[in-house]
Amino acid sequence: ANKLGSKKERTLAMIKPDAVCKLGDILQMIYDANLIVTKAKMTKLTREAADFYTEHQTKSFFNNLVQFMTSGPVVAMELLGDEAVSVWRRILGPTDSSTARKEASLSLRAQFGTDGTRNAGHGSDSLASAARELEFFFPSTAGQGPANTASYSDC
Ligand code: RTP
Ligand code: MG
Repeated sequence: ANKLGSKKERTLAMIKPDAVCKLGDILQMIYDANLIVTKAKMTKLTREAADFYTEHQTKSFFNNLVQFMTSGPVVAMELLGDEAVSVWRRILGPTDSSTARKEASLSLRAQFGTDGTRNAGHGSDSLASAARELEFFFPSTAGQGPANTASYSDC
């Protein structure tokens, strides 16, 4: 914890294929929540989507999920900020976008998702998941990329 008692965390946020066209609105939500984008990549997943979702491989929705996740580009981002894991999950809202639309607050999934599978975004569900999922999209062996938190404090 820092001197204000808050915990800086890193999490993996992914904009799913159905919401990549809303990237601008989503970045605004990220900035409004005081999270910083420290890495970003647009990529089209192929076979490796099954590896990313390996914890769900026995679920009934797995094939639908992999088909959806490989249907177009995704945007993967490392977000940094106080309690980033739970803050980003709160921005996403409930897994099922139909459920999300019944809530009072307009979450990302309420606004941009369709149903229980096509739901606009992903967020790591724990610090351990975040470490694994950040490594998946931004492998440390491929170089660390720009150390760009400094550039944020300058802008
Ligand atoms: P995510 O991992 O994508 O952030 O979503 P989550 O934690 O809220 O939901 P999870 O249970 O981990 O499920 C992963 C993704 O699988 C799709 N899904 N489809 N019944 C269904 O059709 C169903 N259930 C889950 C969603 O795309 C969900 O985000
Ligand atoms: Mg999950």
